Amino acid sequence: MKPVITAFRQSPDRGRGLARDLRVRWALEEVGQPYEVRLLTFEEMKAPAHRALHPFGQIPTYEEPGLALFESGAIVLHIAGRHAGLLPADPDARARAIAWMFAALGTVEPPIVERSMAAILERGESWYEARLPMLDARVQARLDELAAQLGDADWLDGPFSAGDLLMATVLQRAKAAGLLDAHPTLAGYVARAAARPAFRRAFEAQLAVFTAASGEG
Ligand code: GTB
Repeated sequence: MKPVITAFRQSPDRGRGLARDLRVRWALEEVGQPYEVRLLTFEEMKAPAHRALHPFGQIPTYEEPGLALFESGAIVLHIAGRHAGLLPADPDARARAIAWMFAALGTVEPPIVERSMAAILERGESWYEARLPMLDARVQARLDELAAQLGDADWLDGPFSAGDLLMATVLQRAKAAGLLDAHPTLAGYVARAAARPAFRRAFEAQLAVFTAASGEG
């Protein structure tokens, strides 16, 4: 039986791959695991049936026989643990790759999301113009550190791993907000990730949902 994930029926990003089902789709594509998608409206996301799977009424979720998961990072870690291809076999290298997964979601993603959300939700507020430079500085400091760590390597620690997969999806959101313009090293990293055939398949699949729902295409 194929695992089932959930995604927006009509994503607010208009299918640009910024919603967090993309990282789960991509992980499943990387390991060659076919999957099904249950599309949800906002109302369905907040209804009891979905809240039974996700306490916060969000996407993505992941279901396989006997197991239901929420949180995109936990789902990607589960997929990477069950299949070869996203985590090294060597225990130390595997632990370092997992550290990069946590770094992506716990250290790099928060300032990027905070900055993006401020631009959407606080634009009309009196404090917005004063707050923006502080939010930008936090993002840029983190990106400087990440770029220094990456150097001229292709990936964060040896071969492509689930750490790179999560980091690249986090940076895609930064790129969409124009926050990678001063970071050619990281822009190149994102481009390398986006050129992977598994990423292309995942991206096209979520874009097709938006195209079908909106009648565009
Ligand atoms: N920590 C959780 C995880 O990683 O799984 C966060 C899940 C989450 O934020 N889900 C969002 C959601 O369900 C969708 S991805 N939101 C609805 C709600 O909370 O009611 C976040 C997202 C949404 C839209 C854009 N966009 O339009 O660009 C980008 C990212």
